[in-house]
Amino acid sequence: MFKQTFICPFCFDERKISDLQFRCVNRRCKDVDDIELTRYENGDIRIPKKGKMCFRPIMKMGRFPDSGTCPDCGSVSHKVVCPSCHNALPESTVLGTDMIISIVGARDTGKSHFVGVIINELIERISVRFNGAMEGFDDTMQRYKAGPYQKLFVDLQKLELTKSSEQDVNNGAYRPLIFTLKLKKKAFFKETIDSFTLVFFDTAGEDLEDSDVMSTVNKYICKSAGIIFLLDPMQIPAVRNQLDENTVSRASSVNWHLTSRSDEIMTRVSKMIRDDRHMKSNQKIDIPVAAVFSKFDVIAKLVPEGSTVLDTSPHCQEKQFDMTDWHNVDSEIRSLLTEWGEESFMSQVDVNYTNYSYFAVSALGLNNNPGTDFKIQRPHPHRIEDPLLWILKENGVVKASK
Ligand SMILES: Nc1nc2c(ncn2[C@@H]2O[C@H](COP(=O)(O)OP(=O)(O)OP(=O)(O)O)[C@@H](O)[C@H]2O)c(=O)[nH]1
Ligand SMILES: [Mg+2]
Ligand SMILES: [Zn+2]
Ligand SMILES: [Zn+2]
Repeated sequence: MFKQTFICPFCFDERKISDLQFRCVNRRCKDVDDIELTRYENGDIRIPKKGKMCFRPIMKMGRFPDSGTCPDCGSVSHKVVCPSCHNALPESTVLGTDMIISIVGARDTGKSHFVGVIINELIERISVRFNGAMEGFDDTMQRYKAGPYQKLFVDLQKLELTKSSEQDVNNGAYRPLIFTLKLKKKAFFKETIDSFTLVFFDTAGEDLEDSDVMSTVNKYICKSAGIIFLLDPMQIPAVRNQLDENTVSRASSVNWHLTSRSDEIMTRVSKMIRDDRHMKSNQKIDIPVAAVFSKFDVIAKLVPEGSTVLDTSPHCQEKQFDMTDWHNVDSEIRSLLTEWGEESFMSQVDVNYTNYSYFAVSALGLNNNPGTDFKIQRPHPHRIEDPLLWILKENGVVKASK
């Protein structure tokens, strides 16, 4: 069976493969109004952007062809674009599996640091360990290298809070980071390569506090293959009380008074997914949810000695998802949440989702709490891969230990 539908990694529309288009690449071909792209970039459609013509090719025996011929100039193009937004698509959108990973959480919970560090880990370590490679699509790698990578790994500084998309739409800065993950697979004696379009979208926590902004901007959450829901331990009173004020303020960018409660965000996100899927309010959602404590470096000393979560993550070393380790960490985090009086969050997760699991990560790494001058050591994350590998396992991408 060939792939029948795809999810655009830019506008998150789900469309038929047969609706895909090519864009002419002949420089001499005429420029036309590009309403779709203008709309995507939130431009004024009365003065549309100009671009080369997009057209629908003839399908070949139920398959989308490798190329199409421009109806205007007759030249051949291989450049596939989304019919809804006219952005150029990676090959893995046409042939591979679409995997949108949503990173959700209140303001200041560490989403941008998580994304900024896990991408580097995926490229340098995780994909390699699982016999594969990860490549950025289009300008993704440039945007990543010039943005979060430069700040975290070269300037050795912590990141700033993410601007609301409301403020940012016009400069086009609010675009997902798109990668193709290629993994080798052995089937009998043949080696094949599976490709996955991995899409990371770093939402501003601010945008999750307002349902109206959410429904337009965060359509991607509804289409995701997994949700990573970050929880900031600094926002839990029972944790804050056990730490000194200086430690807490270095591990935060805003005062906790100014952030939304995690259970409220959970409720809002779940309602949005149900509305999108026309589900009843008592129906549970089947998207895998990883509920993740961020900034684990700061709370490591509050965790009982001998806990599994203090150990280095074993999955990459073993080249498979270690179920015993996963089980231990999940129950350790559940008991911490109970001890810290976060039952209301846990019950929110339970009433809304069928498949969820608890994790704890540190993007910056142990003993790397930012200084008052925002300085950090090069990130050396702790267990950052766990929630992602669990989602990949739930989607059948990586194998689990027996
Ligand atoms: N110690 C420690 N602090 C962290 C870590 N990750 C984030 N922080 C702290 O938490 C603050 C907020 O992190 P961000 O990643 O910007 O949070 P965010 O969720 O993207 O916030 P918004 O963009 O406002 O939604 C940072 O400025 C750091 O002070 C970590 O792994 N360890
Ligand atoms: Mg952010
Ligand atoms: Zn699109
Ligand atoms: Zn043409």
